[in-house]
Amino acid sequence: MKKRFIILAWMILMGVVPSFRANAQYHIPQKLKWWYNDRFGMFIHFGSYSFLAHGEWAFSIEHWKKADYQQQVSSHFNPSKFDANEIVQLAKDAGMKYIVITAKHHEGFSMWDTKVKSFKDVTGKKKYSLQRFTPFGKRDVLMELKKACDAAGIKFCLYYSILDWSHSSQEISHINGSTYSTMKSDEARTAYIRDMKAQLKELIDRYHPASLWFDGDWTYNAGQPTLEKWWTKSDGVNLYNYLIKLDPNLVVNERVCRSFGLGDYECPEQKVPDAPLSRPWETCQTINHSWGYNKNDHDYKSTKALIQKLVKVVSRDGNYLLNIGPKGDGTVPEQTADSLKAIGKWMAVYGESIYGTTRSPFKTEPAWGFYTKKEGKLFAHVFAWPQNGVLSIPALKNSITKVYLMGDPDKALDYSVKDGKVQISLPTNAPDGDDSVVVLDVAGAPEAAVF
Ligand code: FHN
Repeated sequence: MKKRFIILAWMILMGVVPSFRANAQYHIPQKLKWWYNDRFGMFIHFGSYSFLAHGEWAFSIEHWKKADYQQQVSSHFNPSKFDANEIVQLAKDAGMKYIVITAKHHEGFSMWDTKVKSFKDVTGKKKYSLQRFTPFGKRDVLMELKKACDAAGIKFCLYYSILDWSHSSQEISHINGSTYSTMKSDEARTAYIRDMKAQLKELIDRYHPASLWFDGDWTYNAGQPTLEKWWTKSDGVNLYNYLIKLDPNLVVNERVCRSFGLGDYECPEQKVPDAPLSRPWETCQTINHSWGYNKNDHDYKSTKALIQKLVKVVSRDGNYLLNIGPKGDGTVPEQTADSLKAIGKWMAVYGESIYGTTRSPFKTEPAWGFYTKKEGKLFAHVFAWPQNGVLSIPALKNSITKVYLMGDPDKALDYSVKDGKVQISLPTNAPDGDDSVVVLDVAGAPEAAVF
C-alpha cells in the first residue's frame, strides 16, 4: 500500500496523474450515506393536475388561465381514496428505500395546509392548497405518508418546484414559446423568494424530510436576474445555505440551481450517464411516459427494462428514482402496482446486489450485463446467459473463496482462474429471465487485477 502511495505521489508531483475520472470513487459525506446506501427510491407526482389526468404540465401546455384552471381543475381535486399505508407497502415490497413526493409542483398548488399568505388563489380569498381550496377537507396527506414511511423504515422526502405558475408574482408568458414563468417585477421576485423560503421552512419544521428535491429552476442564469431569467446561481447558493442552516443533515439535489455543481448530488433525468459522474448522482425515470397521472398513457416499461435500468444505474454508481403518478382520487393505477410488484419479486431475491453496492471495479462493461460490488462480494448481473455455459470475468486482485448463483447460495459453482480471467461454469438455463446474479465471495473489497 505504502509503495503505491509513493508512486502515486511521485506521479502527481511530476504532473503525470493518470485519468482516474472514470473511476475516481467520490467521497460520500456522512449525511448522504443513507441515500448512497439505499440506491432505489420511489418518486410520486401527485397534485391537482392528477384530477385532470393529462399529466402535470397540462396548465402550461394547454394554455390554461389561472382562474379557469383553479375553478375547473384544482377545486375538484379530492383524493379521498389516498392510502398512505398502501402506497408505502407498494414501495417497500418493490424494494424501494426512500420516497420523494411532490409538495408543490409547477402548478403552484400546495399539498399541505400552508400558512404563507401569498400562496392564494386568483381571488386572493383562499389559500391555494389541498386543505383550503378543495372539498377534500383537512386530512394531511403528506403527514399520513410521512408516518407510514417512518413506520416502514422508509425515508420520507419532498419535491418542491421553484417556479410557480399560479403565484401572483409570476405568469407564463408563452412569448416565443415560453412554458416557464416570468416575474412581474423585481419586487414581486424578492417577495416570492422570501415566501418560498417560508414555505420550505414550514415543510422542514412539520415533516422533517430526509431530502428536498428541487425542480423548476430553468429560468436561471449565472449573473443578475431579469424578469425572464429571474432565478440565479447566487439564489441557488443562498437557498442551499438557508436550508442547511435549518437542517444540517438535509440532503438537497443539484436543482437549487442546476449546472453549477450546487446541492449534494446530480440528477440526470430519464437517462443514465455512460460512466460514473464526478459526484453522487440519481437518475429519475417514469414507469410509462408521464410523471403526473395521464389517463391515456398505458405505455409502461417492461419489468425487465426497469430492473436492468436499476442495475445499470447502480453499476455506474448512481441511485434510481422510479416514478408513480396516483390518480385524482388518490389510488395507484393498476398497471403501476403490477409493475412495482414484479420488480419486488426480483428484489426479494437479489436486493442485496443493489443495496450498499458501488460501481463496477472494472474499466469496461461486459456485453452480457453489469457488475456491482460491496465489501467481500462481486455481483455479476447476467442479462444474456452464455450459450457455452461459461461466464468469463476479468481477474481480481482478491482471493476468491466461493462462486455461486445468488438464488442458490448453497451450491458452489466450479471456476478456474487463468490468463487474467475467472472462468465460471454455469448451469444450462438462466435462473432469472430479467437478470441472473452470480456472486463471487472474495477477501476484501473487489479490485480489478488490471484496471
Ligand atoms: O417539469 C418537471 C416535470 O414535470 C417532472 O417533475 C420532472 C421530474 O424530474 N422534472 C421536470 C422536467 O425536467
